[in-house]
Amino acid sequence: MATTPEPLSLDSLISIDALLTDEERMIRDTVRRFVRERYLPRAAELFAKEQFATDLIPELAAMGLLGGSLTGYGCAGMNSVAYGLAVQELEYGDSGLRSFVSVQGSLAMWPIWKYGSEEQKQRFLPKMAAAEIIGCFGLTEPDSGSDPGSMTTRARTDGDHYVLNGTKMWITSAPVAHLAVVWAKVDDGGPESIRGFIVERGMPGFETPTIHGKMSLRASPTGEIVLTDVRVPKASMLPNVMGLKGPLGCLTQARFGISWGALGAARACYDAALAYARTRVQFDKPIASKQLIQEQLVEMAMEIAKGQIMALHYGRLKDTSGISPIQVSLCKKNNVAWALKIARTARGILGGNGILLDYPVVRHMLNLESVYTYEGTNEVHTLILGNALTGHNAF
Ligand code: TGC
Ligand code: FAD
Repeated sequence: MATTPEPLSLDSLISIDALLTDEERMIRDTVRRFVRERYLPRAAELFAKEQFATDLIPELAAMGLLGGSLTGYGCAGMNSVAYGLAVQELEYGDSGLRSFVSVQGSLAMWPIWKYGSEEQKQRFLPKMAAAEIIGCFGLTEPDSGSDPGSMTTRARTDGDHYVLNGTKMWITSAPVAHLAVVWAKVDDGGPESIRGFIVERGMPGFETPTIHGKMSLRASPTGEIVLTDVRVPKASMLPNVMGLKGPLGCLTQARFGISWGALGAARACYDAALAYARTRVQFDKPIASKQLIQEQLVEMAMEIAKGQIMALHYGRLKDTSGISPIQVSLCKKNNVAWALKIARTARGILGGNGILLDYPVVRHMLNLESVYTYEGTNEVHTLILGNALTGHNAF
């Protein structure tokens, strides 16, 4: 009987290796090995039990992944492509694993690195890179999601302190964090009065109740941040930014990482669907030999290839001339929306088995529902792009 030839891999189809430096390939391969050996064997159980792999945090730090694209202060100083490849490999494991790294680096460390005083940088960044301090980012509130300018969290001046009151909702890593970068309006000001504060665990009135019962990102700890008359020294305010552009600048960094990360989840779903289709026999033949299944696999591979090429293009631009928030929106929207469609298609190819946690597909599919919503919903990015392309604000 003739043997079936080995399938062409996605890496060969895209030939991305030819466009990477030795160091970029080395970083990707190191993280790939870590995820496959250390994370994937536990991924389903962590998801089922709603547990975060806290024990792996030191290994993430040892690979230089916490604040990996920042320079100085003990950070690895990777270029944007190396960082993108790394988070893509993490999300091949689970979006929750990538979320942890995104939040630590782009949303907790980056604002300190970019907007902080030298004293704040020296005090926090080396320990955050080494995972001795875990951070989270509090922007969203129960009544203020896509429109963060409507936040009601307030910072009232009181001598050499601010007194913070408010509630932040859906905060990744809040339950395990040692500090939170919290965005609040100073006194009763408008959107331009928004400032960032470093709030540390142990400050009286700071609580982070866990949100349980999520059917998505179950392996990522999500909580609220409840601030009740929390007295924060004035020296804990980020001195070098004011207004909504502060938190939005952080989001641009995190969204860039997500546009790479989502491709990792899509690749995991593609790999699982392909392997399943090649071995699952119906009507006397592997379903991979059926035209309708091939059409689905081809569309999945095609969209992953396009997304990968776009991520690489914007990654290279980010390191040379820079990229705009609009370009980041394009990449986040496209790659996450396609990753979700790819996960749903893969789920179908696996038939009934597609709903079991024994396979990675339904876990990724459920996770991607959050990725589609956080860091700017799919609709928010559509409207950002629509505004840029037409000149009409449709928010
Ligand atoms: P708008 O008037 O457009 O802008 C206000 C100021 O901000 C500037 N700006 C940006 N700066 C940097 N990066 C960006 N992406 C920026 N977008 C806007 C803008 O130039 C302006 O500056 P200036 O100097 O003129 O004051 O503000 P708007 O109130 O109309 O809102 C715009 C809108 C809707 C696009 C924005 O608010 C938005 O992006 N909403 C979505 C909210 C969001 O993405 N939240 C995410 C929360 S964090 C999260 O989800 C973490 S999940 C992490 C994980 O687990 O991985
Ligand atoms: P809403 O803003 O209420 O939107 C509801 C629906 O209305 C969406 O479909 C939206 O696209 C649509 N919509 C809104 N405005 C418009 C409009 N003008 N035109 C058309 N449609 C519109 N936030 C943080 O600050 N830090 C975190 O670490 C963090 N982690 C998260 C982790 C998870 C697992 C999740 C699910 C969320 C997290 N978020 C975090 C919050 C996330 O950023 C918000 O959920 C997101 O910004 C959307 O806000 P919302 O849920 O309030 O939805």
